[in-house]
Amino acid sequence: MSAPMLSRPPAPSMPAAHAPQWDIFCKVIDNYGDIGVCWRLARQLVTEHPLDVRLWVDDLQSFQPLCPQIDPQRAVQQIDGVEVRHWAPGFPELAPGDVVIEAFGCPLSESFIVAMAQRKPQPVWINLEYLSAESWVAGCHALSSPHPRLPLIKYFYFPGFSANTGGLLREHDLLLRRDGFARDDGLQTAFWRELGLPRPPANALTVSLFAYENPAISGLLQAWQDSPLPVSCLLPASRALPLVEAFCGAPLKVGDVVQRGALELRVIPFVEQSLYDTLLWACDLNFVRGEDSFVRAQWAAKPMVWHIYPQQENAHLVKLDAFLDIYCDELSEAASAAVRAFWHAWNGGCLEPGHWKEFIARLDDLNSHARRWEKKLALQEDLSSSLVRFCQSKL
Ligand code: TRH
Repeated sequence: MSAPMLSRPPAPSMPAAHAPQWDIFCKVIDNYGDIGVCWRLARQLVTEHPLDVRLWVDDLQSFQPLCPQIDPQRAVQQIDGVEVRHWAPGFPELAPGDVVIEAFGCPLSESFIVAMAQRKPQPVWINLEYLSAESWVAGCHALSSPHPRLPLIKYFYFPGFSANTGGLLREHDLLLRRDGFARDDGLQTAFWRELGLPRPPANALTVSLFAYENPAISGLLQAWQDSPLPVSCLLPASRALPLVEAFCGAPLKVGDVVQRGALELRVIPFVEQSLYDTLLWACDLNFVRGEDSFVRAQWAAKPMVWHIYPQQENAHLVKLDAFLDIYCDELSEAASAAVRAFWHAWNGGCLEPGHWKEFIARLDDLNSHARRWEKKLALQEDLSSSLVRFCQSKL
């Protein structure tokens, strides 16, 4: 078996004959988070449960970077055991499955909802919500809402960090594969080769940087340039690239390497989703954003910095603090202060050199904390298992 294969999840088994059929509907709003979560969930449902899953995606083009096997021109395709269907306006007259998931409240067509109401038995209808650490989530998780006209009930399913939520997506072998990677020098070498990069020097701090357009990027890169410690920054091609170009004073493309003082910056391709986990495992510190990469960084059990998805009227800052409250709860006062100050500055778009100094001074604490945090989260049932159990109880 070639080494890079070992960093990917195993191939799915075929769903059993007459396996329950699930429909997952995904509307790509922007970025990769909506499809990132849906694709991960769909694959896990067929691999681990096993179910017959149709994943309806309105924008196959946005799906392709995460899953290069996708052919954006094909209306129906089978990938990793999941039937991927283009969710186009001329929606085909297909019978709804046993479970229908609308991801992040994406509206289903009226005709499909009527078909759901007419189906015997009626499907379990789930709205899979966005992740938040806010305390109200546990009280709203799994609440039902009857359709105003039709005899149908919709359930609100909330991922989350506490016992009374739906939990987080976590493949059953994820942590074993992560630990296997950490132990296996051959796998690590194969990973860097697959990325087309030399291994970062052993004395360098290796960082992945996935963020939105963030004016704090220049302050961060400046701090790394002036750092007493070499910093090897891996920058996946993303919306943050123009700001990095402004710092470097030159256009950048995938494959470019820029050296500025202690900072070595490498622009890397946007890798397929399963390889992104390996990137997180291979780094000492991960800057992540949105929802899915944020969760994966927690499973990577490495120190992390979260760029939360910005919302109107700074609504996202409440979510940021809700997470910081639970994440920092068991950190020392000094480490907690450093994390809070750094994350606030990063999300506020203005980073001073002192923020980085304080943060990096706590790296050992943050490392052990990341492992403790991941172990605590892993005690929770994973989201796909809890969702399957929930839906079975309603069927
Ligand atoms: O792309 P995002 O910013 O998505 C966001 C959030 O989900 C947000 O909550 C939502 O409202 C908004 O989209 C519409 O960040 P996120 O959630 O981390 O998704 C990125 C996905 O891309 C994730 O599945 C990891 C994957 N990824 C790769 O597969 N390869 C890569 O190289 C990188 C950098 C990411």
